[in-house]
Amino acid sequence: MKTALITGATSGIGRATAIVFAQNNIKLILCGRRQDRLDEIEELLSPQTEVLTLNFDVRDKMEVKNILSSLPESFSKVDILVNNAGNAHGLDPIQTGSVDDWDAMIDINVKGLLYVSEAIIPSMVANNSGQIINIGSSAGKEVYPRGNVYCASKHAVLAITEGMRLDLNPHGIKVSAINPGLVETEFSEVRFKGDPKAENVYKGYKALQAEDIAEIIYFAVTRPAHVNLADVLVFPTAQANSTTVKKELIDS
Ligand code: NDP
Ligand code: 8X3
Repeated sequence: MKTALITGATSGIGRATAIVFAQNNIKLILCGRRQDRLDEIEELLSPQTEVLTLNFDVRDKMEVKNILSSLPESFSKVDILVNNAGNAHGLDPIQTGSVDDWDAMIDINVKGLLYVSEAIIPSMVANNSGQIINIGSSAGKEVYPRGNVYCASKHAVLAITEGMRLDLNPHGIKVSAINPGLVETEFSEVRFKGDPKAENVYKGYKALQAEDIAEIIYFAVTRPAHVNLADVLVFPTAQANSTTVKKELIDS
């Protein structure tokens, strides 16, 4: 029975991945900051698999280290790490962007991913096995207007993924980047800080659903030992790139 650690499991892609993994008998370490959500998913999935929930902010270097270095024995060998926690904060031109938003995106999407990886990779190296799935974005492959720092953070995720794949190659550790386009989750609520314009992001076309990405992640972790999905770019059919989305006109 494999053990997976999923960051950002309280919502969206991370939560959907936890559900698919549980259905397929993968033991789960589920991380996030919202305790009520962690309790809810633990109650939901515990009948199917063993679940350990961990409440921490990926930005807190010491907390990440302390919590992940003292995993209970039965969860201490992490076979699959899904670095998913992250968000966009704001959608502003660089000249009027918020430094706090920039800090949040770099600290969570980039540094948080590194802190969690730093805690988990040594045991994978010692075992000469493991799989790391980093959730990048189409924003890691192209830059769109007002995407500036979010795009930079996801370009960094892609570079880190490629660096991990090179450095961990001698140890037989698989490293993948799964890079979605528009996925209908709480992502836009967070980006627009609760502003109702978040609701328009997924209107007029069928966006990807969190479950679509979860299925791709599950596919990646169930390939034979010699197969690694190194880099996957996935759009909804209505989306051609970050700025081209075929939308139907909607009556307001
Ligand atoms: P959600 O907002 O639904 O989920 C984000 C998750 O990240 C939550 O579980 C949240 O948990 C967690 N998280 C955020 N900040 C922190 C933090 N500081 N410490 C710990 N956990 C944190 O969005 P998605 O599911 O859409 O996003 C998941 C990933 O997918 C992100 O990396 C995002 O950039 C990426 N992505 C999303 C796309 C989209 O269109 N939705 C497209 C491409 C990539 P909590 O608040 O409980 O801590
Ligand atoms: C999320 C998709 O287009 O908002 O990474 O950047 S997008």
